Amino acid sequence: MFNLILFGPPGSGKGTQSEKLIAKYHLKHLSTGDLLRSEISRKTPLGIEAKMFMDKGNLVPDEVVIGMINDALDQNPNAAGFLFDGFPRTAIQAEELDHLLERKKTCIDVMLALVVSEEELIKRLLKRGETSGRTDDNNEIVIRARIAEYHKKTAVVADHYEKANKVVMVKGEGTVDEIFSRLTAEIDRLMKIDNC
Ligand code: B4P
Repeated sequence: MFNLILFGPPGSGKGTQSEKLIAKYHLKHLSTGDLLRSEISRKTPLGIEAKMFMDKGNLVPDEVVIGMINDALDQNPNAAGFLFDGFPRTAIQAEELDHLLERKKTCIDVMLALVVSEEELIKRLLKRGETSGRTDDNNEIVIRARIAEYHKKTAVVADHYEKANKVVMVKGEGTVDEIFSRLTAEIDRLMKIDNC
């Protein structure tokens, strides 16, 4: 099994690169953002609760996203590995993910962290907001709140994996293909090593 976290601030390209990475490596894509948006579009009780947080640019409570990831892991017992996109986003989520994977006798092999300037993040998200219909993308105040939330609660998640020497920083600016090549170079190197 090869388990990878694609990490970075909102708009750093996690979703964009995940699509290409799962096609190349046949990993199961677990995006908490996508799972939450699917709950919202189906108007489930979980989705109605999550929307209130997401529309303000805040993180959804830990227990909600941890429950979703737990279910998704159970539903995919034969996966060749998982690509976690947008999860974990808090120290508690990171600890809980370690426990969930430990129970499955596996672990996170690597965290690839996309590095993008704040100016570029805001530019990308506002651009996506013009067409995506995502209510968290079309307001600069909400975008800045998401970035602030990232610095306050999410950046520490990298420290958690840094302790285990599992973080690799990757320049997240340039064309989508250039960034993809940087990511695949790291993955190809790391797949030859047993990190768990
Ligand atoms: P997410 O869905 O995870 O989304 P994101 O952080 O906004 O975007 P991402 O980094 O995936 O950017 P993308 O590739 O799409 O989160 C949304 C919300 O859900 C959160 O704010 C939170 O409320 C909630 N949530 C999710 N997970 C949670 C968790 N674990 N705990 C609590 N709450 C949680 O790229 C953005 C744009 O840039 C796109 O338009 C793309 O086309 C463009 N782009 C990408 N690469 C580019 C490049 N190289 N050059 C130019 N543009 C590029």
